[in-house]
Amino acid sequence: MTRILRIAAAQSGPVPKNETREETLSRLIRMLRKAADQKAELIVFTECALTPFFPHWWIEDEAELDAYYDSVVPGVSTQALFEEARKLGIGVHLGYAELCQNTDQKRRFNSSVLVNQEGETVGRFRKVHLPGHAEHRPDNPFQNLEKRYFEVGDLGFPTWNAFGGVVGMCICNDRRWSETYRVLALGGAELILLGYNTPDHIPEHPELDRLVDFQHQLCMQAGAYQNGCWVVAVGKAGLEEGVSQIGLTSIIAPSGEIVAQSKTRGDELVIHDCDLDATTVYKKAMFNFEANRSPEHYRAITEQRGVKTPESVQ
Ligand code: CDT
Repeated sequence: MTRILRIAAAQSGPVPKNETREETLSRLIRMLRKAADQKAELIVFTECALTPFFPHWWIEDEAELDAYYDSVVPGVSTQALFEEARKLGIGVHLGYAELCQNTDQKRRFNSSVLVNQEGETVGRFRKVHLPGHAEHRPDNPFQNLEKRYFEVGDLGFPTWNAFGGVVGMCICNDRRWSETYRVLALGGAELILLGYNTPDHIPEHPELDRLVDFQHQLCMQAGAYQNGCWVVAVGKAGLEEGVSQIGLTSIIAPSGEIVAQSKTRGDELVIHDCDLDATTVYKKAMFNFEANRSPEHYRAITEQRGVKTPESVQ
């Protein structure tokens, strides 16, 4: 028996500042219904899918900043989306800005949630690799203030049994780091879900602009192949509040091949039947992780050869 999971990657076009939550949810629900019409079992939305990507501008007023965050997801503010998904029997991955508020302190994370086809929460992830800067750079055409608006995620890179396989999540910049895939794959991940907001211009390094699309694909294709995983990467695309973001929403097979990709910079669904058993030839045969990559084995090799890992150097 093969394990085929039909996944819809739901790319979002720009979300303008003046778009209401109701309007944004309607756009996501429109894609949800289309995905369900095409018999998708899981829809994957992008990073901070409910709002414009506000780290692109400087905000001093706390109430204005708070308005971009959600505290309980699924919850009242996303009820229409998750209720419709449950009715349609489709699972949901959703990225959002998370505000945890106790009496004495606020904590902010760049988060995602995975909900199954019965409407139950499978798990949560908080972004670990926060790009950008914390200080205002008024000379830049736009900001990248994730280090100001979010804390580093404190949940690690967990995996869950869901959708007939082992699933993990990461968010945007996490996809550029090999340890993201490595840790998820050591947790057994067969499917990695991620959303991103990636500008096509890097203010501090314009000489790298020509490589943005290439490097976006390079890191995920390598991560998928080297770890025998599917990677589903979903973008926010197009010109949003003056910031031009790449499209290239992609579904990448464990071979490292991009098997489906968006063609526009607007709201667009990319659907593919992902065979979770296509991971086996890499995990069990080609690389045979059990024999060659268990953490115990890795430690034994480094100790035997007297290799010092960064952790062991004082
Ligand atoms: N949202 C996010 O993490 N964006 C970063 C921009 C880095 S600039 C190349 C990203 O890694 O895509």
